[in-house]
Amino acid sequence: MEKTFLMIKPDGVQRNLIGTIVERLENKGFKIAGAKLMHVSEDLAKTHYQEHADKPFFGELVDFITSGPVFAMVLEGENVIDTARLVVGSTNPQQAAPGTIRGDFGLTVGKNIIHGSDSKESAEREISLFFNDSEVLDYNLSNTDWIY
Ligand code: DAT
Ligand code: MG
Repeated sequence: MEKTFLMIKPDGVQRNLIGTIVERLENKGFKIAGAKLMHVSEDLAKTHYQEHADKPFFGELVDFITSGPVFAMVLEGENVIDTARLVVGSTNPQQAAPGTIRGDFGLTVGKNIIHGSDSKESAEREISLFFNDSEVLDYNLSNTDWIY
């Protein structure tokens, strides 16, 4: 089974959306392999978003993601990287489809509620940046046969 990294950003945490968002992800059928509330350090923020280091919004992005606790998750499922991105929705919440997390809860690109890895490489990289091996659990959910 594939794994991906999702992170409810400081705006989602401050707006009390952790429960609502986790409920959507669980309802979809994804398995939570790891989860924690944490502060993102400036170093971690810069490493995580290194692909955007040259963009004009990089400073704002680092300031924003370090501005309060985030809720970091490792999700597991069939094709979960692409499927979770569909549940998350387009980068700009004003263009994200209704029914997606960004489409339903956000209005600006700088405060778009949640992050999701965009490829196998970024998922592996981001999981190992945010989680120790011991924090990513290997266990069976009894409902698996009713989802796949
Ligand atoms: P995504 O988070 O959908 O993978 P991305 O990787 O292109 O999007 O950008 C990372 C984050 O940077 C995004 O979630 C919000 C912020 N961002 C992207 N484009 C932006 C812009 N034009 N202005 C301000 N922030 C932006
Ligand atoms: Mg991205």
